[in-house]
Amino acid sequence: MHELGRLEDLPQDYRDDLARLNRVPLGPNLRAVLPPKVPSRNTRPTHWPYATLKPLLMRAGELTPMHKAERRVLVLANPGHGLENMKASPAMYLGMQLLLPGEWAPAHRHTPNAVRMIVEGRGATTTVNGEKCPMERGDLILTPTGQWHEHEHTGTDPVVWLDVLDLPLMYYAEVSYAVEGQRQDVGQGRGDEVYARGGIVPTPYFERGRADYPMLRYPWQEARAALVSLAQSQPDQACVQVTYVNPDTGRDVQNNLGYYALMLRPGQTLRLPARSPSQVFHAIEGQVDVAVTEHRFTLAEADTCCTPGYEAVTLNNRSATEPAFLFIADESPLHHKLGVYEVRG
Ligand code: 1HN
Repeated sequence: MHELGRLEDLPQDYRDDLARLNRVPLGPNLRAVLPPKVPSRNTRPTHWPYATLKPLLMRAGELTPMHKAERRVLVLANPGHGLENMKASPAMYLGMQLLLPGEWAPAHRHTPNAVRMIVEGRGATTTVNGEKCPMERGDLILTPTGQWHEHEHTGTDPVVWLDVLDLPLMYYAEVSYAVEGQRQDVGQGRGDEVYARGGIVPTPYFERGRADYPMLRYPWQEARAALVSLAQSQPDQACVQVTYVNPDTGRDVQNNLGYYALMLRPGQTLRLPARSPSQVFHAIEGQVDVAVTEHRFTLAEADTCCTPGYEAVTLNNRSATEPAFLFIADESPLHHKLGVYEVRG
């Protein structure tokens, strides 16, 4: 590619005129916004060990009462995007949230989509649009765009979960806002009860239409059982992975971010091809080495890391005897909508 002119090459009076009139010459900026063959990425491979996060989070529990925070969260920020921008990747926000026994995080709703992946503790619930969801380790709970949600803890030990939101994307698009609400009335039944068996869904005879988000809680014991049975049924299959989907449509559970659970067989090394979306890996069970570009992380249980798009990622289960289980979040649904999803091998 030939060298383009630089801004400094232009006479100062001409540059001053342009700036005064809100005009910019494209040439000097063209390569920056359209680099050759591979996009420029600010997303730096970053590891957030739980061992260094837990003490800080518990300290936040002492320092910050709920009424001062609304949500008590330490954000997992990617230094490549600037810590204060609170991004793990261009479209993903990650935070670790602590709820102490007796606490209540009041109801609100907002345009960004959220999910919670429960990391530890029992006895907390999230109520989403009137559906009260128990929070158990490894469960995935959705808070889709616009739905009321509040968290409550009636148990005895601290509860911690990982929040994943498409907040950076919504904020970038200038569509991010929240509305505060009242304590919700809890309705009957739960999506994870009526959609409890794969391939079998309720018949909507008398309902006005299907709900956009029929299932809000995806219990870990179901996802884990699905992975174990997939691994047993397909012993030659390298990638033992399931996608969290809307059981009525079979499509991704949310509009912009995709969610998955992956099992690595004992001792397995799995090379994931380079694809356009950034990814987040969170260890639910076991210890997993993650290699991307020149970076190497060992994910211990409850650790989280992120990887930029367009790079292959190699995962290795450190145990020779036990399977390992990862929760993965990525930007695939967004890339498909944008028409830019790519697998490069
Ligand atoms: C939010 O509503 C929650 O409801 C957690 O628990 C984290 C981060 C940014 C914006 C909204 C919650 C959030 C959030």
